[in-house]
Amino acid sequence: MTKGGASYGLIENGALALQAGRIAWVGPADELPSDYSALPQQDLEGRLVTPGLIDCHTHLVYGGDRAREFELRLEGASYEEVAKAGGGILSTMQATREASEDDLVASALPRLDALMDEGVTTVEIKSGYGLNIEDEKKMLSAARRLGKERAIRVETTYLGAHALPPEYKGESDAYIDEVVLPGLESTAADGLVDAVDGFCENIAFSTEQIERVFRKARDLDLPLKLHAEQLSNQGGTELAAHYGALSADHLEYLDAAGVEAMAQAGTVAVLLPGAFYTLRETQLPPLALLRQAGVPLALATDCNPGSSPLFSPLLVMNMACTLFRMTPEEALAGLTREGARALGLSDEVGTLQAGKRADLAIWDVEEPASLAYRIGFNPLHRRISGGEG
Ligand code: DI6
Ligand code: FE
Repeated sequence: MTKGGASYGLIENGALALQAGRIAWVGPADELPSDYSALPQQDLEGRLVTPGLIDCHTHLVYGGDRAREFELRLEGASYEEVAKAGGGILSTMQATREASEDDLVASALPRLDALMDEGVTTVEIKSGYGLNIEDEKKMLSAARRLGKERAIRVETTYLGAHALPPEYKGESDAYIDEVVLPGLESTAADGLVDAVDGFCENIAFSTEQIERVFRKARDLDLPLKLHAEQLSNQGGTELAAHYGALSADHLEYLDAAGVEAMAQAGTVAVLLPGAFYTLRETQLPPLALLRQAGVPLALATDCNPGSSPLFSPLLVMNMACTLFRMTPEEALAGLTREGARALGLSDEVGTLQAGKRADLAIWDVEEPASLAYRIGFNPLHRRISGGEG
């Protein structure tokens, strides 16, 4: 049953029965009930089947790119200099405002395809580059459309509290009152919002401001997430846990009190090694404390044009192991079972269990650790979404 010293819940010589887009049965092939013998059979020739991958934190929809900013930073430019030269989040905001909804869909599709090519069957996509009501709405509509253009489940997250747009310079409270809160109400009324997020940081929004966003989300019965303790410790994670957030994300600067609050609340830690790598961060998230407290560990690409231009969930697994010293088993769970938990979708996806959606990734590998082990090699054989593919 076990290979490489870890169990992965692996079933050798396993079988799955799929019916009406769902997993009807899973177990050892020689125990497959005869009820399913009439179904068309497929021999996967010993390949590894995992749940379809879940990328639970992305900023996949945006205008423009930031390749020039990458060059400037390598030439030694500071973040402020980059911003003055037209870079940073606000340059993406500008390009996103200038793009039509069709443009946003068209530019996001190849990014989505890159994720799907590595077995992703559920992806979360955030707003947060419109930074006014109309353009936040445009981003979320584009995200919804991506889920219709491709065979993938898209979960949308409202991230109005991502950055302060120039027209509100020095007036962040007014931005929350006049844009973030009414924008949430209006996009939620249009059915465009599955969850609500914010960026709690000294260069973004304070815990007090984020709390106002959380209160509004709670009134609207929407689940919460938070970009927290990415660049410094602001106490955002404790706030998120207090409000029963699904997840707190990044967490390099998380302390013991924050870990304890997450454990109490059942909040998932979403770790983002792509941003850690790109920003050449040296402060590691407190893995030992998180494990000790039993906090579930999810992983995601954080795919965005600035801090994580990363389109490979397999590389996320590798980075999580090499940079964070997570085990390959934790890495796989982070992009499947725990990713589902971070989206509140544990009943639907994330594990191979009867009753769940038939979202599968089929891999040409001998053992599960191979998924995290190789760098820049994609062994995906086939991807199945809702029983199709
Ligand atoms: N943290 C991040 O790493 C991204 N957003 C956030 O809140 C950065 C987004 C960007 O640079 O465009
Ligand atoms: Fe992010």
